[in-house]
Amino acid sequence: MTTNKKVLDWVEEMKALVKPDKVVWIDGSEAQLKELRDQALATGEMEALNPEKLPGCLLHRTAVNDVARVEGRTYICSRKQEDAGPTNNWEDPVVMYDRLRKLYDGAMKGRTMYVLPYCMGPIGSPFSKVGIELTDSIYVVLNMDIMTRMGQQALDQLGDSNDFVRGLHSKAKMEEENRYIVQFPEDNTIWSINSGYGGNVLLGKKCFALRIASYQAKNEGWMAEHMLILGLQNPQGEIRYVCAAFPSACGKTNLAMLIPPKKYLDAGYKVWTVGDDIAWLRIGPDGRLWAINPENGFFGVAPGTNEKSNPNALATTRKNTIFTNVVHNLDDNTVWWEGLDKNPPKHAVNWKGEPWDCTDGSKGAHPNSRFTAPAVNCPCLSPEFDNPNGVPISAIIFGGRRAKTAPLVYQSRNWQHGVFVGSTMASETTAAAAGAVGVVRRDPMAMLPFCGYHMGDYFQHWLEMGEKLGDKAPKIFNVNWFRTDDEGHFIWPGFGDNMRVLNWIVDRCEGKADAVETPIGYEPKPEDIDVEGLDGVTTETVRSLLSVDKDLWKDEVAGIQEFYTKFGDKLPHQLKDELATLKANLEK
Ligand code: OXD
Ligand code: MN
Repeated sequence: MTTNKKVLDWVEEMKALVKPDKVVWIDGSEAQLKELRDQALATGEMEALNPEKLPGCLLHRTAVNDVARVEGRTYICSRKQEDAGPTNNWEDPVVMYDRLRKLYDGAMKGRTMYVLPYCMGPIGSPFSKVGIELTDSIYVVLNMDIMTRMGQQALDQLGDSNDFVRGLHSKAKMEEENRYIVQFPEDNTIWSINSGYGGNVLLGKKCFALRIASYQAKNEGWMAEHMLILGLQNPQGEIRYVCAAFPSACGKTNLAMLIPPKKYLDAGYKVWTVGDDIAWLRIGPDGRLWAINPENGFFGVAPGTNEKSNPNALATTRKNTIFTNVVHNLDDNTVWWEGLDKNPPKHAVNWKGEPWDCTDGSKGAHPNSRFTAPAVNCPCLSPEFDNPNGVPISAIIFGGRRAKTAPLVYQSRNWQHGVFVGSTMASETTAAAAGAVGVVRRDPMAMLPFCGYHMGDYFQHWLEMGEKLGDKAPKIFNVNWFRTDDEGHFIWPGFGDNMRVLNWIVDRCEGKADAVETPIGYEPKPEDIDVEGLDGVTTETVRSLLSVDKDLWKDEVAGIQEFYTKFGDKLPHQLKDELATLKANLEK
């Protein structure tokens, strides 16, 4: 399939290490994929679902101890510890390679090693990059087929170049105590072992498109970010694109696939999805910031996805989708999860593979159960999805889950202040997760688990990108859909109505909306957020959602100060200045 000597030599070297019985190169052809699906069905690794209701869909269950990303076992092994920074696990690459080589030695004996070339980003795009993943898992091959542009096309894109990410994955013995997800950024290398869970083993996603790519982006002058990309079309047919970074469980997929409220639909508004998780951004020939989604599918959390929260996501999963760790409804051979509807199946198997009928109060689907669905299925997929030049970005939105502190929306005063806002992003834990409620976890730019180098250098890179972009830089905003009243109920309706806030954001970018200055940045006038047609939400409600409680913000300043000490000398002085300005503004 290729004459690229670097590729062939590396595959041989890895083969000698893991010692598979057989090596199969993945060309991406339908005939080969069918053969792999049939094999996975024969061994029980996958189950075929109802061909009428869910054509082409498959069900898979992971091991019960292997259901999520494992941040504690994820490493950035740069040569110098300082380059990985205080927010990443680190080990000397010599020590780590040595430790892992022992685990990989003979790990594929009796198995097939699949050589899986893939391209992140549209084929032929100047943004795109190629990776090759060696894996002993058919589940990985079938998922990567959905999530990336896979097979011969990726090798053709690579040609003779040595610029490819070398990924090695083995399920090995699935030992939890020997599970490792290791990035070697200086070697363009990812080694993942003893896991079969998507986020740990679909190496194109978090490992490459965020951890390795963020490192490459810093060196090459672009950005790899944990952001959705959407296009907002107005009745005149003009489309403005925005990126948004939220920590997990804050609704990125829902916002990316938003359906505007009826009045807006009737007026001719529409939202187009470009991506729901990752954005690669470059400065274009016109000096503006342009973005592509490097992925080709959606690896979304199933629970909570329903006809109200995200009808477009649900529609996306109705064919050619892989479901992982959801409930298997045996009555009609379909799938179910908590929050899909109010009719849990009577005759079913839970995510652990046990008979389940919901009467014992246990959850049928794992809270992190997933769908892997092709982007082409998405009813609101942007016509620009495959555009090799990407889409021009007007606004960058940060956000988190804050019960009281952050207002519904505010705009940063400028790019530097926007970087400060992103670097101080935080979310409060909810009752849905174990541990104390309302604890603030800082997650700068939603990149805490995904930045492949020192976060202080990452902030510096953001500042430098802003200098290059100058007055063409996107405007930076912060949103918070999650303010609660005294009884703990959400005040803002969220979901499709978030469109009302997006409209103000886009109007600000176009110079069409006013703002008022507050100690934390620019806010809308309450009457500039349209509330027509909202039940129980008035302009007065919006006024309260925009209030800035100075005492809470003084506590926030103290929290940021403490968080910033982590970064030592690497914290850019501009961010210290912004913190001092915020402090002074709150004293006024
Ligand atoms: C995540 C994901 O964990 O997108 O952020 O899966
Ligand atoms: Mn994510």
